[in-house]
Amino acid sequence: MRYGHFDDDQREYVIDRPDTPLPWINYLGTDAYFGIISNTAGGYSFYRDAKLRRLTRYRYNNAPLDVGGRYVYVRDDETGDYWSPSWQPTPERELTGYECRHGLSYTKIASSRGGIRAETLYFAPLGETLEVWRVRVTNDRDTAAALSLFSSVEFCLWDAQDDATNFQRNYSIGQVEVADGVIYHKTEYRERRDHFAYFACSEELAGFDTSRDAFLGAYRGYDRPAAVENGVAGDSIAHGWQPIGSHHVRLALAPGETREVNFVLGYAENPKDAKFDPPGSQTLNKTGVRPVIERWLRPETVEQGFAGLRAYWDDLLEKIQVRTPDGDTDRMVNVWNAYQCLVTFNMSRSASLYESGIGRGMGFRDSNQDLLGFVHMVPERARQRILDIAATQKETGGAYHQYQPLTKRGNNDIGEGFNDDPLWLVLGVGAYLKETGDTAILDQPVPFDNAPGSEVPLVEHLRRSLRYTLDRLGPHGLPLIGRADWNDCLNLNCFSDTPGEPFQTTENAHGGVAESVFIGGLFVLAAKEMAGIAALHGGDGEKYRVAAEKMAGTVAEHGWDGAWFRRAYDFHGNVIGSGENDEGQIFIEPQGICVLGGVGLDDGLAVKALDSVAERLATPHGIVLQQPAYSGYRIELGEISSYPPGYKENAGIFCHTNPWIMIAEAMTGNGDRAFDYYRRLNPSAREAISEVHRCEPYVYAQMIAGKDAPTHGEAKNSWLSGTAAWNFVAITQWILGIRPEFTGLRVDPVLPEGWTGFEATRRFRGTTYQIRVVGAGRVTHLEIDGARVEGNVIPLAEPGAVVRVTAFA
Ligand code: BGC
Ligand code: IFM
Repeated sequence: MRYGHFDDDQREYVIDRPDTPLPWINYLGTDAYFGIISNTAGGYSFYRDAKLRRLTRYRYNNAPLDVGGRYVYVRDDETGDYWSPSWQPTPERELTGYECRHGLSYTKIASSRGGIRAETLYFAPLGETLEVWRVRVTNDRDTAAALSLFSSVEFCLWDAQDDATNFQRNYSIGQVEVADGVIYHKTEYRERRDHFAYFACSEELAGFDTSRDAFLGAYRGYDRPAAVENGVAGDSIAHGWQPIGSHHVRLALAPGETREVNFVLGYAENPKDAKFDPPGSQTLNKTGVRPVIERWLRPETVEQGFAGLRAYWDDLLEKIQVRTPDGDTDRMVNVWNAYQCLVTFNMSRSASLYESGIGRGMGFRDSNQDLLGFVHMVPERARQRILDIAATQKETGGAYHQYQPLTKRGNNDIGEGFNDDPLWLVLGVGAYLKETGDTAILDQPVPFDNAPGSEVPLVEHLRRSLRYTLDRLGPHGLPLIGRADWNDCLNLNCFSDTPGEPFQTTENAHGGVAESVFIGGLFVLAAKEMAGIAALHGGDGEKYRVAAEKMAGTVAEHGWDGAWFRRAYDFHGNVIGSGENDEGQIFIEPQGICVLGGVGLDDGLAVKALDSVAERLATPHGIVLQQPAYSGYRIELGEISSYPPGYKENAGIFCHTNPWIMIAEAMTGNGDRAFDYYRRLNPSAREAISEVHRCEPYVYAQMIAGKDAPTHGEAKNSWLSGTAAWNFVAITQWILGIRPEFTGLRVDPVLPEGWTGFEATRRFRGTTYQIRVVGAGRVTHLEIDGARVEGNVIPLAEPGAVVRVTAFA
């Protein structure tokens, strides 16, 4: 069952009924000002940091899930009827023609009631710290209409965590100011934190409210605000309690007339050197923001701003465009998967319907993997991201598991000890170098742990990443797992069964001897990448190749179980992910990553391992993480066994890992399987089963419930997941095979049965390549602007050139 459809020309997903199985969200903002918005206008906004600079309030785990929001109310002043065109928060009011169009960094919600149509476009213009709500109201009746329009936001008192918990203080600190029709939210201003929010309207106001109690009335919710019901705002000024912003505008519309009313919600700071007279006064920088507000309330500016946003996305998406025989592939590659990759870059794991915005910082491994999906769109931002990440690395090569986006410092609460972390930096840098050729980054001085004076060239950080693994080998010569590897929940150094301490503690993790076959495979992959990087840097990659080979040998010796790669050895030396185990006999991660590292490609182990995956782990909804699921909690395995069977790491379809298998299948030449797995996860291909999948059909989710779960096929944790980047890599670089390499662009598709080619446009290092793949097999030679070139690597061309390439397969 569908709840909408894709409008491919507009690059929009159109939801045509508001009661989607879950709120289906979108993101506003591209740089510093961001917001989440659901298909019923729920969500919140923040400036840079979803925890510390939260503009609007959101009530966690609410019913429905996505309240509060950016709500507009329309009132028919003749009958007293009122409603919200976004359905929420007035779901009792029946609407006709409801439509929510989620586009790239904007959302439009429209509906009609009683012959009055209202459409709100929400977006945050480029380069500004504000969002615009462009409301268009049309009178479709054949008589004149006397209407009222009310806006409403509930302000968050900035620190979202504190806001949600510290009421004894917060009910007394809220402060607002209203001047020239603009509502200013200035809580925290007394302490000179020097930031404030403003909420403005393009029309002359009939009234306003800033006190929630005054606006809603006692014992009322947003479904029937007293001010809206009565058609009169209270001109209230909030003193403590819950400050809100609401404008009241009256509109008289002739038959057929449309009126545009713009609202602007923004974030501002005082100039750093602002003088206050008298000292301690609470003068807001109103004169500074006033021109910005006035500009963005004008319809022409809004029009241009929206056009600018659309052009920005057109430009980013142009870097890769494909035309294949499969519409779901085209739509995801050309629009939605790329979009999700950039959102993931901006948000990391901070703010979604499932990530609270007050929880995690930026993950070391997550950020490096996210980079794989966006480096081609914003290489200069990828460069900065790499330098930020590397600057949190320790001298030992170890990595803080997370760092804070605002301070860019490693997070001491979580600390280090996830032993795979450092290796991902090598892969992130490798991907950046392949995309850009910018070898200068390797000589860029980067400190350890942000300590001034400790700077060494970036390339030294990469060396230490590899060293970190080699310095920590266990009894079988495999890498020590530490607290966990990619699988956060595989905590194998647990030996405490102290009541109340269900998971491994930091203390017992270090010094633990548990080993990871996965990190072994990852090391092989990263060391080979490093060999290439070293060569680029004028050095000799040989020692890295030797180290890779040695580790590959160890993996084959101690990590092979007969028909698949083992997963690990626990603290007690017991094997995990083996036919010897009663549960958890086979895990997906080592099958993928070992083959990516090239282990088993020459001797048939890779194919065997992938056959085992197909046999034991694949389901119609994707490939589950392991089998059989753990039926009960096991202290020696940790958090993985705390999940009920079929969910998350305990045999859920952990989507992030599926593209590793797609790539591995492509590496062994099995295009059918690679593409089949790709389609099982492709959100657009799952659109028709939205009642099962439940999450948005335009983005990947982190997890789909596995076959052991009662809700098999149900997705969860959409948007912010490494799934986005890896699927993008799997389809564009390995199945379609257009792969940046150090020396040029390789065209090496591994296509499914029935395809006889495809077309692609790829902007790479300043050149536009128009690529046509002809045939169904492996590419034997190319024709580049008419000249035959053997093999499948397009040599680098002049920046600015348009090069026509035909690849014969
Ligand atoms: C949590 C897990 C979670 C994982 C990824 C870990 O830190 O403990 O429950 O699955 O992060 O979100
Ligand atoms: O690898 C991790 C990731 O860092 C965070 N989300 C879950 C994954 C698997 O545990």
